[in-house]
Amino acid sequence: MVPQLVSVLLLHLIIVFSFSLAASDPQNYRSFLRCISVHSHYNDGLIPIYTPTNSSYSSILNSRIQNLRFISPKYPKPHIIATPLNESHVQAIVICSRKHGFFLRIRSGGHDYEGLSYTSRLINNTSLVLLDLSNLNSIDVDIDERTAWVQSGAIIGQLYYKIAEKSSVHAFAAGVPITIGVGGHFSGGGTGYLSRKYGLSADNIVDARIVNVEGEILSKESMGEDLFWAIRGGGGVSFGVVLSWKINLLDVPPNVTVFTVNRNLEQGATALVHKWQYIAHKFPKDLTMFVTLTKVTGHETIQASFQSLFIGGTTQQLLQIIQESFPELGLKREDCIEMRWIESVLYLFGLPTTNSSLSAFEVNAAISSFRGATDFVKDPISKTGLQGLWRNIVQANGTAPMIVLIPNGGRMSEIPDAEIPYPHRAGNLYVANYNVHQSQVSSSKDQALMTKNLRRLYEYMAPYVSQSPRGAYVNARDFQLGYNEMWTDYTPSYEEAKIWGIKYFKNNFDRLVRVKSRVDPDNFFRDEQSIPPSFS
Ligand SMILES: Cc1cc2nc3c(=O)[nH]c(=O)nc-3n(C[C@H](O)[C@H](O)[C@H](O)COP(=O)(O)OP(=O)(O)OC[C@H]3O[C@@H](n4cnc5c(N)ncnc54)[C@H](O)[C@@H]3O)c2cc1C
Ligand SMILES: *[C@@H]1O[C@H](CO)[C@@H](O)[C@H](O)[C@H]1NC(C)=O
Ligand SMILES: *[C@@H]1O[C@H](CO)[C@@H](O)[C@H](O)[C@H]1NC(C)=O
Ligand SMILES: *[C@@H]1O[C@H](CO)[C@@H](O)[C@H](O)[C@H]1NC(C)=O
Ligand SMILES: *[C@@H]1O[C@H](CO)[C@@H](O)[C@H](O)[C@H]1NC(C)=O
Ligand SMILES: *[C@@H]1O[C@H](CO)[C@@H](O)[C@H](O)[C@H]1NC(C)=O
Ligand SMILES: *[C@@H]1O[C@H](CO)[C@@H](O)[C@H](O)[C@H]1NC(C)=O
Ligand SMILES: CC(=O)N[C@H]1CO[C@H](CO)[C@@H](O)[C@@H]1O
Repeated sequence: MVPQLVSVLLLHLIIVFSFSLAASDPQNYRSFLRCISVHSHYNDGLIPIYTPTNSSYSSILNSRIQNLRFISPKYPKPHIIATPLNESHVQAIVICSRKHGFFLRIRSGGHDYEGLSYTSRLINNTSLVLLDLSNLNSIDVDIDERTAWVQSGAIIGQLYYKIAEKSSVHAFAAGVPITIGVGGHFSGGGTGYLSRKYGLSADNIVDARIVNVEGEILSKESMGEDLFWAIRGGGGVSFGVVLSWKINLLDVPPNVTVFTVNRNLEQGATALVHKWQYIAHKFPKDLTMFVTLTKVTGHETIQASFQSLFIGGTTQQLLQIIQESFPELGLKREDCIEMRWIESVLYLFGLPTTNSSLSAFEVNAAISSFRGATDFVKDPISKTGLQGLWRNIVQANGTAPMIVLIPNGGRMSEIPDAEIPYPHRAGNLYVANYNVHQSQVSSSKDQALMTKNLRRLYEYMAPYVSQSPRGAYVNARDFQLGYNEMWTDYTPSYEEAKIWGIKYFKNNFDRLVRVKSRVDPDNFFRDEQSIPPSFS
């Protein structure tokens, strides 16, 4: 959702850790290592394990921190990082962390909005273990079967590339930034420019391999229908470690068409955004038009960027659709660019399309500090309402706000709310994704400003968005909705967890609780906003 962010800032980060546990508790740590060696299959080699005394600890930790807000020592960092090379390594980490009462964090791409894949707000006396899946990143594409197996530690850019390498008419529906990790993204939903045609990433998953709380590997067949349902949209963390996913490949034409049209307020942006709300969800499934709203730096104005992907034919056909339904946009033939789908992935993320080698899809850099949130809009916002929003954005002093409007409709509205845990389907016109950025490692003061500005925006939007519950997207996790201060010995009650659970999952929340109570009744897999293991 944040294409502009890719301009890479090279930051030299010096991190000071107030670390103590592994060192102050060598007995337990040695016993943990012994446990690991017992439970790793001999043939699978040693599991790379790092503590803060290892010189590469920081670079491993930072390699997939995608929000510089969480670099701050105020957020407790792991005492132990394990970077498994094999599935059996993951089993050993789960078994031994559980046995030692260690607290586990699972990280794939590291984009979690609240940094939950590598920090914990509160850990008491026990060790925090980071299970970093970045080495488990293999991708096997089977064009004949129209499927692929992808490991959770892969990033979606690598997946897009590997598909395109085998076929220029196959693709997959997932997010815009190519740095997003498969593990977190798929387990929370996954939306992007192909979702109006094909639904979420999670809608296109046909099998998975998961390590459960006993350290066993389960597939779709052995995990049971309800657990397979839960991991496709119920949010990572609560049910186990997903090792890999089998996906259905999706069709795209040899050429797609993209365009970007920018309009500021003086150029009629308000009327255009207003109209967009009425038509974007009704466009043919082959046409997806996002709108990105930003403050124009140095000016008291807003820019609306209308960015589209068309996979339904020629540029001429695209121009015709726009001419009929959205002539005010003033789209010209020279705005439209035909390219292969894989190039459109780079284009829509704001990267040059001239270089589409694998390395271009493997960029991996945290570029800012941010806070974010999402809403679902069911009725078009009036022009007056939009003008208030512009004022709100312009006044977000000291931070760069960015709002991305993501159209619903098409396939997204056909899939029933209970098909998978992601419930925000028919009846939603679009998703509003709010981000408030600062292009640096943020100080406490900066962070307070981001929080304040995001809150103002979120409060301003309240009357215009879904109500009772006010929906939210679990992949844009937000502590403003409430969270548990997760003492290691504390399990949130159903009523406490429901406060945010119902926003993320609506009526699917209870089914997630039932699955959780079956597969992890002692709540080993948990974080500040995970699914509670019982109804009491
Ligand atoms: C800049 C930016 C842009 C984004 N754009 C989009 C977008 O276009 N579309 C969209 O849908 N979303 C988008 N997102 C949200 C993104 O989908 C979620 O943050 C997603 O959870 C990230 O997955 P990850 O593996 O990178 O993150 P991580 O931080 O590694 O994981 C996220 C959560 O999943 C858990 N988890 C990770 N791997 C596993 C696993 N293998 N098994 C079990 N649990 C696991 C983690 O513990 C954590 O709770 C964006 C986020 C950011 C920061
Ligand atoms: C980390 O340091 C310890 C102690 O020096 C060493 O045994 C271990 O191999 C190191 N880990 C890695 C992954 O290099
Ligand atoms: C964890 O720490 C908090 C705050 O210091 C304390 O209130 C709580 O009792 C502790 N829990 C345990 C199990 O020590
Ligand atoms: C945490 O440490 C305190 C004091 O060292 C101890 O009393 C308490 O039992 C410990 N809690 C846990 C959960 O180990
Ligand atoms: C795809 O686009 C390229 C460049 O515009 C063009 O040369 C080619 O003929 C197009 N292919 C198809 C199948 O339309
Ligand atoms: C393509 O881009 C990647 C990543 O930015 C870079 O490392 C690589 O050198 C580039 N390749 C070419 C041929 O320009
Ligand atoms: C932002 O700064 C302007 C100009 O200094 C001021 O008028 C406005 O009140 C500020 N907005 C907020 C939300 O603080
Ligand atoms: C079962 C399996 O995949 N084993 C592999 C574990 O990792 C080692 C080292 O990378 C490989 O040699 C094994 O084949």
